[in-house]
Amino acid sequence: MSKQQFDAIVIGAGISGMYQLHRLRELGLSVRVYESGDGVGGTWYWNRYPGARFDSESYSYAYSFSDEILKEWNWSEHFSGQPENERYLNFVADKLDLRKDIQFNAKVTAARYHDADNLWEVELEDGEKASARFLITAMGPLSAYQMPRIEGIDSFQGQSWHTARWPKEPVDFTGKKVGVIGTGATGVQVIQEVAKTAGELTVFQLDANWCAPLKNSKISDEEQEALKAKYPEIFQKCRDSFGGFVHQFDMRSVFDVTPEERERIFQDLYDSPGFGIWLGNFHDIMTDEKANDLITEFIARKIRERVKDPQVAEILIPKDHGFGMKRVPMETNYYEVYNQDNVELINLRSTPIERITPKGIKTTDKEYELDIIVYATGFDAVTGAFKRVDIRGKDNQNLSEQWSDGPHTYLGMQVAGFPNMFMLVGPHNGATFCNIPRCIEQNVEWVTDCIKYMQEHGHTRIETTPEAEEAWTDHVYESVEGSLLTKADSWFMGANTPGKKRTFLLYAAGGPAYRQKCDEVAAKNYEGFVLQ
Ligand code: NA7
Repeated sequence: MSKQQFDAIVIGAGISGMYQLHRLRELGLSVRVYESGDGVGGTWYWNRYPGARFDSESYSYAYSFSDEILKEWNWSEHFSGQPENERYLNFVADKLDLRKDIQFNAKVTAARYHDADNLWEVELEDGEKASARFLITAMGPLSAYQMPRIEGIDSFQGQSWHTARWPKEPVDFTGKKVGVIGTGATGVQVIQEVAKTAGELTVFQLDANWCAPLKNSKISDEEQEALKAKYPEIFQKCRDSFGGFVHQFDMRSVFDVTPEERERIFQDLYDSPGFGIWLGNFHDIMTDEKANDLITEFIARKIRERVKDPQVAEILIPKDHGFGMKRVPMETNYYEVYNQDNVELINLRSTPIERITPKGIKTTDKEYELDIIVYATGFDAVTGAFKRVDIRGKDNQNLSEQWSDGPHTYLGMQVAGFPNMFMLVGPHNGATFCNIPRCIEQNVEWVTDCIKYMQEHGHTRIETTPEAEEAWTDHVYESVEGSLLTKADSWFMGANTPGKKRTFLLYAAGGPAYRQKCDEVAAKNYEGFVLQ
């Protein structure tokens, strides 16, 4: 097979890969994007399960770099659903004429750096090869989906899908017996949607999550105009906030206000749209267990008020972690679903699944006969996508093997021994604990500026030093010390993936601190990197 050569190869045509392509083309580079799906959109291409939608305010999630796109695109809801999100990303792809440089149905299986000619060689599943000076991974932190390890999973004779591999054809649940395994952010969205039409819905819950109301609504024409006029303000607010959202932590302590005042503030946040109850709350709910107990107790009370059967309510109240220590699933009438006659909740902590059978799911208690099984069982997060490609740097070293005790990176963007490879939304990157597109833009613009700097200075090779990598890795762990994020067994910690080292995978010193550090590195002529 003939081998093509480009200036840059990007893996993935999701939000980050699309923007990176656009930016590198502006620099005059020849770019090829390889995308395993047959369309653009990444997360919003694959996760087409019923109920999939933003938990970020739509207008805070969109690309901010193009006034034209901002002006032309109208979001119909405050928290837009998957079909519209996918349409938006296709609109952007058309607008920027991106498709001509994207090869679809092209799964990258290996990438190897050749020291002698300073090139990356990429191999696709069908054997096709290409090479480039720069390799940029834009594979997404939540793309390596995970099926549960349950005996008999292939024996089921009904229909079954993981939520991240949902079919394009609509699935009709009317009158069907449906089982959902998993109650994370995805499971919650699916359950509340499927419960509307399923004949019988059985939810198989391992551990409960703390969910909070999304409070979605349509965007009226007047709101649309007002939002568009406010775009600069909205994006500035996101830039200034810890997580890239329109929500910003309240820097007072929960103990600075009276119990009555606190109750009123919690209630207001609970009644307001989006992540405010989590990321707009008193900052110490994320660092002080006693402060966290107060919001946890408040949310537990809400669950008890909303779920009629007290025994069911108790199963839905997490016992193993406090509110906000894991990603908070956002919901719309999720708890009320359990008041419906067609819905049953199974507590897998008391009656575990023994096996999947040809007819359904068998727990230690009984066999549940099902027509459809939905696996909302999550992802091998952040580093998982890197395991699924055989990435080899200098001296043939394998990236995933190097990360077996947790990722080591510089700025979450480069790894020593892997010259000219940049990671967008990589492990220990500020974009991982963020309203992702906001931080993707920062990542892409930083990488683009770095490559531009190399062009201008006649450099063809950039590699971080082991010292810079070690210092950054230490900083990542130090900056999460004292945060309650490390206490729960979540995908943030890799704890949801059997056999994975339990270590913090994100960067949690916040967006502004991350951006400042990246800017400082660039201003000091890419301190911590060796340029040749
Ligand atoms: P999550 O948040 O990892 O949730 C996965 C769910 O699946 C969670 O409830 C798990 O229970 C459950 N699970 C996983 N394995 C099993 C087995 N073997 N048996 C039963 N239940 C299981 O993934 P999501 O897709 O919901 O969300 C990922 C992110 O996507 C989310 O945070 C957003 O940022 C978007 P457990 O919690 O382990 O008890």
